[in-house]
Amino acid sequence: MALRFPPGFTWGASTAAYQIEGAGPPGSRGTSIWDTFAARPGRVRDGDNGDLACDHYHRYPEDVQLLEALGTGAYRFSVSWSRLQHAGRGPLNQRGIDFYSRLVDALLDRGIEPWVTLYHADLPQPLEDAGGWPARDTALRFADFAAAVHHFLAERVTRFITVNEPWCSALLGYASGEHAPGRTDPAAALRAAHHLLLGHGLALEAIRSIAPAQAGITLNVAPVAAATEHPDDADAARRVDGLTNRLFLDPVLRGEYPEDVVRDLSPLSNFGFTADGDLAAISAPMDFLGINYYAPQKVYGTPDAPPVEQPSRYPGMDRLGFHHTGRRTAMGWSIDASGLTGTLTRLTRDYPAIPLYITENGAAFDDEVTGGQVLDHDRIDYLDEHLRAAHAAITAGADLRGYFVWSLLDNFEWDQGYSKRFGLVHVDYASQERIPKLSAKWYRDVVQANGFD
Ligand code: IFM
Repeated sequence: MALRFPPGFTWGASTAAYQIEGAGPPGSRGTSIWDTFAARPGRVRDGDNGDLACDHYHRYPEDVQLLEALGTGAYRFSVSWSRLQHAGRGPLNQRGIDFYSRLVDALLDRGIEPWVTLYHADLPQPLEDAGGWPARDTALRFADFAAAVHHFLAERVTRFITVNEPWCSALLGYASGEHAPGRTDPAAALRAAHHLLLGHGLALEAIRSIAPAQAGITLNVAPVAAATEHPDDADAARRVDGLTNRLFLDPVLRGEYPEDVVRDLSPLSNFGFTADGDLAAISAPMDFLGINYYAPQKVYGTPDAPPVEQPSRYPGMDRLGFHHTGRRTAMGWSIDASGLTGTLTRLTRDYPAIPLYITENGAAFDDEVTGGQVLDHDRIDYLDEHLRAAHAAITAGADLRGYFVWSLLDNFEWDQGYSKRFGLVHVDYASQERIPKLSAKWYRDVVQANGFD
C-alpha cells in the first residue's frame, strides 16, 4: 500500500566514532575503554578491535559521498571523546577539532545536516581509571567536554544527542561486563546509570549556555513481555521493563525514579548517589527524545525458566530467562516490527509532548557478496516492516519526526567485533572497499518518495 511520511520528515543514517573511524595517524587519539577492553583476550570476538575499523578517519570524503547518494538530509555520527581530549579533560586537541571540522564541512557542502552524538560508548581510559561512570566526577567532565565541542561546532551544528543508550554503557559495561570496561559490579552499574543521566542533564545545560541548540538523549527502548501468564514471569517482565526502560525514561521525562524499581533495587542501593538538584538537571526540557529500536524481549522469571542466555545484565536479577522467537537477525534478535509501533504509542501515552526521532533501527544479516553485489533482501524486508510500523504509530498519534537507519556502514559491532554486518554499505575490511548493498538503493528510493508507492 502506498504510504507517505509527514512533510519535513527527517531521513538519515547513523554511525558511531569507535565503530567506524579507526585510530587515525599515530598519536591522534587517546586510549578509550574499548581499546583496553578489546586488548583483553576473549572479550571481543576473534580478537577484533577498533584500530582500523572502516578507516573512516581517512575515508570520510568517500563516506560522505555514499550518504549523498542515499539522499538522506541528515547524518548522525558521534565524536570520539578520547580523540578530542586524550585524557578526558583539558583543552580540545587541535587535530581532533580539524578532523570533525572537515567532516562537518563536507556534510554541509552536500546539504546533509550533521546530528552529533556527544557520547557513544567510548569513555577515555584515564577517566575509567579515575572511577569511570560510577564516579560522579565523570558526569562533570562530560559536561565540560560537551560545552567545548559545542563551542567549536556552534556555527555549523544545531542538533546534538548528549548520550547514546545509557542502559548499554551502564548495565552491559558495569553489570554483565559484556561491554567495556567489562566490570561485573551491579551496584556500580546503578551509579553509572545515574551519572550517565546526570551527564546528559549537565551537558544539555552546558551546550545551551554556548548557543541555541536542538538537543536530546537517545535511549534504547524495548517492549518487554512476560513469556507466560505465570505471575513470576509477569513480575520478571515488570522488573526488566523497569530496568531497561523506566529507569531511564522516568528521570528524564518525569524527574523521578520509578518507585517500584527503586524498591526492587533496595538490597543493592539506596540511590544515595542522587544529590539535591540532580533530578531537576536530568529532567530539564529537551527538544526531542531519540529512540533506538531493534527487538522486543520475552522474559521468564519462573523457577523452571529456560537457561539464562547471557550473564545477568539486570542488577538484582540473577535468574532470568530471555527468549527470542520466530524470525531472527544474525544477532539472534527476534524480528517483530509491531514492537516498534507499540513502543512509539506507549511513549506517546506515558510520556506525552516530546517529539520523537528513531535514531537507530536496523538489522545484522549474514550478507554475501556475489558478483560484486550484496542482495540483502532480508534487510530490506526488516526495514520495510519497521518503517511501516513507525508509520502506523504516526497514524495513531505519535509525534515521530524522523528515522535514522543503523547503520550507514558495516562496522565494529562491540563484543561481536566485525562478525555482524548492519550496514547499508558493505565494507571489505581487508581492502576497505565499500559496496552499497541493494538495501542502500531501496532506502534511497524510500527517502526520495518520503515513503513507499
Ligand atoms: O552497534 C550498536 C550501536 O552502537 C548502538 N545501538 C545498537 C547497535 C547494534 O547493536
